[in-house]
Amino acid sequence: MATYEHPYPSPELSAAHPFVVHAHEPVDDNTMRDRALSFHALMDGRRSVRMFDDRPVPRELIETAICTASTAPSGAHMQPWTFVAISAPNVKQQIREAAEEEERTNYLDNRMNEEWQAALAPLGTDHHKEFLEVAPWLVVLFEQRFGENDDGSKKTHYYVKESVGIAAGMFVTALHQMGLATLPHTPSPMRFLQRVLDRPETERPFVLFPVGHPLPGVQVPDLARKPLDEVAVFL
Ligand code: IYR
Repeated sequence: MATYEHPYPSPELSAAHPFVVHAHEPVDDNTMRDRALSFHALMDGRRSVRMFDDRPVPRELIETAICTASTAPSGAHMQPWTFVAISAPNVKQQIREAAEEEERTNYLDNRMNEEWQAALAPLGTDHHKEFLEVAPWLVVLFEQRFGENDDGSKKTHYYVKESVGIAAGMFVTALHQMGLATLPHTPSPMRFLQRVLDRPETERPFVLFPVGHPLPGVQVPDLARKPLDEVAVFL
């Protein structure tokens, strides 16, 4: 067992702030290997889909996925995120209409330059966003640029993009693990979500997740993932 010259927490620190022993069960190497491989196989089966079934998804599952996402590490433990979960058809309809209006400008009036449109060609995305009404849930993740102290003053949040990005990844993972599908959708610009969902000025939409069961037989681009040696360097 490693020994530390400067243990954490120091006696001064633990006198000033509460600490508890981390509940952690040690795992042997073989068990870790089995878990690692099976989790990788599970996650390697995840795909973003663009057609969802209209089969309902119980609200409890969305709540649990949000709770899982909310376990993400965050700068100074500020948890600078708000998840807005929408199942109301009239709100989904408003979001679809506003998103398609922005996307028409992107695709049809060339707000996305040629290079960008060429990069998207193999995915075949376009300005039709029917899934925004068909998917049983839309979950919009907002970043909180600032929080509020008890006295109403502004509370600084740290590493907001990094924190919210990690929470987004954990949300995607949680949904896939329970058997649901999503698509990280970024209607651009997406400021309209703030207006439609009545969120405060201190929040910015980060990503919109339609959530549901994939439409049976849905097709996805035949993509390969980069091999380890293209995404990692070991020193
Ligand atoms: N916001 C557009 C364009 C788009 C951009 C990227 I980068 C994608 O990976 C997919 C789509 C849209 O949602 O269609």
